[in-house]
Amino acid sequence: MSPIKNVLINKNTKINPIWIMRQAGRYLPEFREIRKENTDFVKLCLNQTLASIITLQPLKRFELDAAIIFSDILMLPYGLNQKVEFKKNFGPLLGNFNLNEAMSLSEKDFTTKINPIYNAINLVNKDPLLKEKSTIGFVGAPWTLLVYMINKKSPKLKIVDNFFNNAILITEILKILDRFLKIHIKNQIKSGAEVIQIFDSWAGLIEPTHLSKYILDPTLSLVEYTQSLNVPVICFPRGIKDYKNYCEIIKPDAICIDYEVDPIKIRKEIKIPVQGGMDPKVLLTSRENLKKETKKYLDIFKDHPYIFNLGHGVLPETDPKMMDYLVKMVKDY
Ligand code: 1CP
Repeated sequence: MSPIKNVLINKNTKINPIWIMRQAGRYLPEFREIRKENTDFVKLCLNQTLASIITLQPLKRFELDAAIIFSDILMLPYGLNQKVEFKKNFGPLLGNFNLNEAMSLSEKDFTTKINPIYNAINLVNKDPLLKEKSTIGFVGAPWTLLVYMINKKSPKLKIVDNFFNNAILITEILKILDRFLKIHIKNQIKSGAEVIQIFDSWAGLIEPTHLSKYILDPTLSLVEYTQSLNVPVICFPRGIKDYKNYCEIIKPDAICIDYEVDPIKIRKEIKIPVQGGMDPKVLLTSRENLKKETKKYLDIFKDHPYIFNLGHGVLPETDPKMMDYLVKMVKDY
C-alpha cells in the first residue's frame, strides 16, 4: 500500500509521507517553460499530454509520495459551459452562468467536454514514477465554486455586494454542483485517482450561522459519496474557525489544516489523520528556519497519523532548492 493510503486507511503513525499543494506550478522553471508557450491556461489543462508531463515534473525532482493531477477546480464550471479564463496578473475571470443550460446538461456531454483531464490521470497513473505512490484527484468544494461562479473573479479582489440576493439561483447552483461534482469525482476515480482532496479555499468567508447550508451539508454529501466508492477523502476548509466541529460532522479520512491554526490545539482536539499546516512563506526564508519549522510540525504530530504538506499552495517565488531540502528533511526525520 502507498504511504499516503497507509496513513489515511491504517492510521500509521510511523511514517511521514509528503506531497505539496501546487507542487506542479510556477516555482518550477520547467513548468514556466511549458507555460510560456501555452498562454491559454484552460487549453493547457485540456492538453492531456502536457498536463501529465507537468503533473510528473515535481516527482522527477523530489521524492514526493503523491502526484496531484495538473488541472484546476474551475474546470468544473468550464465543464458546465460557463466561460473561464485566467488572465495574467489578475487571476480567473468567469462569464455569466447559464442556469437553464446547466440544468439540462447531460452527464455524457459534461464528461466529454473535460475528458482530457481524465485521460491525463490515466497517463500519470500508468507512469513508473507512480509505483508505490498515490495519484490524487481533486475538486473544489461547492461553496468555493459557488463563490467563483457568482463572483466571476477571485473574492480576494472583491466580493460582489449582493452575493446572497438571488436565493433561488444559489439553491439551484448548489444542486447542480452536487450532481456534477459527484460525476467529476467518479470519473477521476475510474481513471485512476486513489485519493480525493476537496479544496474549500474560501471556507473562511462564511459566517458560523451559514456554515451548515453552504459548507457542512454540501461537503458531507460529497465525502459520503466518495467514501461509498471506497476512496479516502482529504478536506481542506481553509480559514474555517472550528476545525473540530467540521471534522466531527464531515468525518473525512484526513483534515488538511491551514497555516493560521495552532497545530498543537489540532493534535489535541482532532482524532483523524492530519495533513499540512506549515506556512508556505517559510520556504522563502533561510534553511535554518525551514529546518526548525518543519521539525516543529513533525514533532507535534510524531504520534499522530500525519501527511506532511503546507498550509496552502507553494508560492511561485519559492526556490526549488528549498523544496528539495524540505522533502529530504521530512524523509530523513
Ligand atoms: O501559470 C499560472 O499562472 C497558473 C497558476 C495555476 C496553477 C499552477 C492556477 C491558476 N491553477 C493551477 C493548478 C492547480 N489549481 C492545481 C494543480 C495541482 C497542484 O496542486 O500542483 C490545483 C490543485 C488547483 C486548485 C485551485 N485552483 C484552488 C484550490 C487551492 C488553492 O490554491 O486555494 C483554487 C482556489 C484555484 C483557483 C485558481 N486557479 C489559478 C489561480 C491563480 C487560482 C486562485 C485565484 C484566486 O486567488 O482566487
